[in-house]
Amino acid sequence: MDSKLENSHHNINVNIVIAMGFPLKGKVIFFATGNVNKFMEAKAVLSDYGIAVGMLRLKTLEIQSEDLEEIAKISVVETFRRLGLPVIVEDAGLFVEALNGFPGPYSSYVYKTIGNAGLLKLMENIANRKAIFYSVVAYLSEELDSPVCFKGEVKGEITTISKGACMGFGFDPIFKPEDSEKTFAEMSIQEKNQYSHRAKALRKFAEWYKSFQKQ
Ligand code: ITT
Repeated sequence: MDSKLENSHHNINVNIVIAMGFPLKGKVIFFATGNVNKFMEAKAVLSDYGIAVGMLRLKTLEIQSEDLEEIAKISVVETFRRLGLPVIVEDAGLFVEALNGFPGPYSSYVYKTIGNAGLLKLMENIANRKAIFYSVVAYLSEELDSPVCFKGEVKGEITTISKGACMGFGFDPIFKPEDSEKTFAEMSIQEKNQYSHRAKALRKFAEWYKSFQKQ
């Protein structure tokens, strides 16, 4: 990317910070994603730790890989190279046991193509409904030589019908975590964050970040 474009990105970021009313003193980290729901969940978790986060609405580079950590790491390195700001990239996937882990790292493509209805159809006659959501949070800033990664997971099951379509996003209406009667799409952000893969990974990040800042 040429330096003009890099500078224009930088200006956009500063404007975002001002528009969101963050105090410009103190540290703000950025969550790079094209998915505002992911950002809202992250913001809720990080605010519990007093960590200010701004959304960078951009589609991060996603390499073709079967490893979420590799995808998140390469993506955060590329995003940091472009922006030069402390940045988080998160990559998640839904792994269905009876489908040998499908859609896993291809979750985004599968959601866009066959969607929840397609996945339910694929599982129509399958009794084993077990599934796991994995999340990898990768963070990089100028204080680090290489990205740090934090993982979270939640076990649950794929429901037989879609429930709660007006809340949440993605596979939320067809995923019910263990120990819950509700799908993710029937939960508020706060409730989902008590169970979710993303919230678990972000809490690990927040604990690390807090102790790293004290050093
Ligand atoms: P990015 O711009 O951050 O990449 P994305 O929505 O593409 O946003 P991922 O690549 O991490 O996010 O997610 C892969 C797919 O899995 C995507 O279709 C999501 O809708 C779905 N997904 C991820 N986390 C989810 C969650 O908490 N609940 C439901 N679906 C989820």
